Amino acid sequence: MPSKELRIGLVGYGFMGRTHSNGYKRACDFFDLEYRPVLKAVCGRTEKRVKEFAEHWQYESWETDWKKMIARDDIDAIDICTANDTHAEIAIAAAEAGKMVLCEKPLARTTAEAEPMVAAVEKAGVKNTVWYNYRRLPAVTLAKQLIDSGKLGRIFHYRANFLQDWTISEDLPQGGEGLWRLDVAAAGSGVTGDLLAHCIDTAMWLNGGINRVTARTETFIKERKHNLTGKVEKVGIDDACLFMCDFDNGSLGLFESTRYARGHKALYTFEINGEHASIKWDLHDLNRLEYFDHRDESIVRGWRSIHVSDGDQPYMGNWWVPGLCIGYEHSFVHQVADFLKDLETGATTQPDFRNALETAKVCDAVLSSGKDGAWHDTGVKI
Ligand code: SOE
Repeated sequence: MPSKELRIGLVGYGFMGRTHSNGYKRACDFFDLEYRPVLKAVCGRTEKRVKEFAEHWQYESWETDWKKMIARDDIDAIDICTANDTHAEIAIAAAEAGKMVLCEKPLARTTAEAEPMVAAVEKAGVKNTVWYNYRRLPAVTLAKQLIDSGKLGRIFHYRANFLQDWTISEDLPQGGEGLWRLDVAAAGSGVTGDLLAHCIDTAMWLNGGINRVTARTETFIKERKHNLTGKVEKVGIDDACLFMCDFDNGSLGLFESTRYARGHKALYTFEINGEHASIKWDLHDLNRLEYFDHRDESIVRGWRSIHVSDGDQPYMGNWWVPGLCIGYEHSFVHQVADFLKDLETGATTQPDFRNALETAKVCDAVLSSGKDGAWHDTGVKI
């Protein structure tokens, strides 16, 4: 039974506000934890809607000004689920007020914007993390365990895609609620910060630092109506991005992301090829890890489709019985559970702001290369 409280103040109540709230509500039902999240307050600008959200998700109270929420002494941790352009200001203020900070990805729009955030949490000595949730899907964590155990041997290739198709219509406006992801001022970038950031975070976690990149970015629809100004304005985001890279371990990386792959809604896949073995994973079949081991006896050698649902596979001992699977939302439950366990033991929850800064550096280098076509050093240190 949890004996201590972690009092949460959530800023923003869109799609991510729901995934995080669900994570807070479920974690202690399934994981043995000392800390229990308490949904103290949610903050949003539209009073009627924030109140409805608070009632629906059973937050004890609501605010319309995040500064007021940060100033409250009945809140321990600020969770930032707002558009990317607001992450830095809120995170820095929260850290300065001595609050723990959980920030939705990407950490910020650019490395320059993310650096003071890292400095602020480190100066204040407050616990912090960034919600790169896919790390915590059992099959992805299993991939990490297999790689770390040396099963793949030397790694030669890392390949990842994140494909969507929701912005193909030229009638779709940019800016404002739900559509801030198309507005460069709010988002910082398009698929690079929104989707490739996930791929880069997973890749560097599994395969180490990315030291240089060369990229091709494209904006297919150059102008869209802007919801905030009412005018047709230039689109500043990358609709698609392809990049090649070198990892510190000598392996080669190939990444692609687009919102123009008709038929694909959220196809995040990766494949890793090592000397002895290879791994493949696909978000649409998230409980499976495909594994090929060249050391198997030749007559039965082939791709194994591992259904990651057994109690001794990552996180699964906390869920159902072998063979029964879990979903996307569980990655957030696991992130909450890990955060609370680390709070108990004093461990750092990864990715913390400093680690997420490395992903921001790769994104910056990719976007710079998308402009000039050259190879760019990332400056990543992992
Ligand atoms: C965009 O459609 C989006 O919701 C991203 O913002 C999320 O980070 C990603 O996990 C799914 O796609």
